[in-house]
Amino acid sequence: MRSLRTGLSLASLVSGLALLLGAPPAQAADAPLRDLADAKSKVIGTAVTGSKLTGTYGEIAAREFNALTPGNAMKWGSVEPTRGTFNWAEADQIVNFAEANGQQVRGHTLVWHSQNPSWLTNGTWTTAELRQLMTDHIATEVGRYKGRLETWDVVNEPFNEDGTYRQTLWYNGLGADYIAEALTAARAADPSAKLYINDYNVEGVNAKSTALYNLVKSLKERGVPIDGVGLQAHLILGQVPATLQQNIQRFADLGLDVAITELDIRMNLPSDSAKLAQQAAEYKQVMNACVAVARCVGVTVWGFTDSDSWIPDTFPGQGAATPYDENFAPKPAYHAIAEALGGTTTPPTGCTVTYSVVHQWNGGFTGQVRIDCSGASLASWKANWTFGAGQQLTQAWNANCTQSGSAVNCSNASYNGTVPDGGSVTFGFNASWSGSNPVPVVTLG
Ligand code: 9MR
Repeated sequence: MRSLRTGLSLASLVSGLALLLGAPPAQAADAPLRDLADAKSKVIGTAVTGSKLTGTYGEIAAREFNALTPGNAMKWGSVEPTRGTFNWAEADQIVNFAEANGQQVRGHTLVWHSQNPSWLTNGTWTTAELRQLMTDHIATEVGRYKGRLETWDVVNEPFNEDGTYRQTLWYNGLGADYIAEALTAARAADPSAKLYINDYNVEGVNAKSTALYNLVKSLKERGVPIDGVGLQAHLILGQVPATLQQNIQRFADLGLDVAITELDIRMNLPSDSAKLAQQAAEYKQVMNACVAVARCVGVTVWGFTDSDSWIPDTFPGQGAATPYDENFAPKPAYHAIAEALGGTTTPPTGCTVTYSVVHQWNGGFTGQVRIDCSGASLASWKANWTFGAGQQLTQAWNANCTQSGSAVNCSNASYNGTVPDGGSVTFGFNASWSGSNPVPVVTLG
């Protein structure tokens, strides 16, 4: 009864329903990823944007993941845009959502060279002032969430690609020991949080990961509080490092936890079924490497849907990097994660139809119906359902829909009858509801 445990709103209880046309699925749908991960005592997490934690986005975030990382909400520039004026709204919202849904939170991130407030980066500080600013920031932010966060990414991205220290505000002002000082301050502020150093391009054995290895080894030897390393894993299709598992293992052998903290696998757009299949295989490779090492605590994806991914903005022409497409349909990568976590189903072949409530308000809602074909195609289509609680269609787009009594019959518009193998068609509608708004079973014809 996850829906009772989560205490979510009615809208978020409404989940997609897939029906199959063509070859029947080999088995029933898998359990949500978080249930599979829980059974293996692993984390399956996602970065989230607080303002989106409603509707289908919120429902998937709650249903599929046992951990959340605020994508931006806990960064210094977000929480203290003006010196001494704090904005915790989004960070609080995410932590509250996680607690309501029985999810861990990974705090991200305290000491970084990026996304800092301009008052900090443009200021002129003595060494003592800079140290005080850093340790006060840690005390304030870690202290605010004391006892509620599982983990903190205390220091983010301290290294250059060649393994030298990145020249940052912190390194230049305080020397390399800013890292030890930050970790010590974080431990003092929340003794129960696991403290990590997090970086990218440290997934395989290379100069940068070896610098990280040498750092955490020496921190441990000195008795500096360090619990784990985060391997971000912003990967490129076709470039999963062959030494990933070996690298995870060498950190684990130091007596440290390892987490994959920001997994995504980007590709040149447009995506196609071959690229998505390769991406799925590579997601599975990363998952398998973590599952194989006991001290690898788990994997967090950097956004679960392509509509909430940083990739297209940062790498124009690239994208499709996450396990769900921009319409919240699970991609092959989703099924690959499930399989690596012990799920048993293979992705269905044929054409499936998914009904979801996109927005719901008092008295009305916007619904979406999506038809996906894989291993099959359609030249025209009909999607029919029965509204079980008096819902009444008021408007539809990208389909011709009529309602008679409780029966809704929709057929393709003149321009979207064709659903190719590997393609999809989506249509939308508005309807009224009162009392309850149960998800109907949609049949595809
Ligand atoms: O996902 C974040 C994106 O919304 C921001 O614009 C971006 C700015 O650098 O930061 C993104 O998250 C980064 C994370 O905090 C640290 N590792 C790299 C991530 C991608 O840039």
